[in-house]
Amino acid sequence: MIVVHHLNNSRSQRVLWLLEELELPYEIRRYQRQATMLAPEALKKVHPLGKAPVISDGDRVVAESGAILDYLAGRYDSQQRLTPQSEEEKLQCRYWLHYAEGSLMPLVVMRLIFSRMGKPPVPWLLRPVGAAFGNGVRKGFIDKQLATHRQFIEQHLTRNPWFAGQRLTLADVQMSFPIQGLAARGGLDNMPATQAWLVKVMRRPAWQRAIQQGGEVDLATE
Ligand SMILES: N[C@@H](CCC(=O)N[C@@H](CS)C(=O)NCC(=O)O)C(=O)O
Repeated sequence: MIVVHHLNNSRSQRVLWLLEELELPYEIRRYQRQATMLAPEALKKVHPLGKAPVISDGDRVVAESGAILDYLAGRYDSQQRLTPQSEEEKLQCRYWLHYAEGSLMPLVVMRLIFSRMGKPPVPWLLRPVGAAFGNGVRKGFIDKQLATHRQFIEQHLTRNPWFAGQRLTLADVQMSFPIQGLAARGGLDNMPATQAWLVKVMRRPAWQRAIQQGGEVDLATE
């Protein structure tokens, strides 16, 4: 039996989405973020890094979103529902699978961290300096980088209905979390194709079942 060690409001939601798309049986073990937003220590008993997502399948433990999606599709997508078919689709799918966590998420997380530099746990005396520093880095560096990424994603989705091309694949599952992050932090106002993609994703019955199982994902921070 596949067990999803599920941290609320986290990347683990996209693993539930894939499992629902593939209509696979699975069990959820729930972990609640602490006040610090970190995962509880108990998750380190599953995998030394104590991050979500992580799954177990019999004696096997698989961590890291992209690796989990790849593992699940490789082992269980016997009908090739979300597995890319053509060489071009495979290449695109692999690209977005890595891009999501390798290039985009670091910026999304950096933006979050720098936007919190004027807030607890930063000592209150340092908060005005922290806020000024955080805003400076955000505006001067991170937002400019993110603007380039936003434009890149938007152009891609203007030309392609799904990230790997003509059909839903693992690439869409993997990209769902950073796109939700962009939507929550800064919005998708100038990204109509990306907005349409997100609406299309959220209307899928499998997405809605995953939300029922794992809970809403709310990435708004400020
Ligand atoms: N690149 C990793 C990132 C894992 C990660 O940072 N997960 C977050 C949840 S979205 C987490 O576990 N945060 C809690 C913590 O760091 O303690 C992946 O995609 O699996």
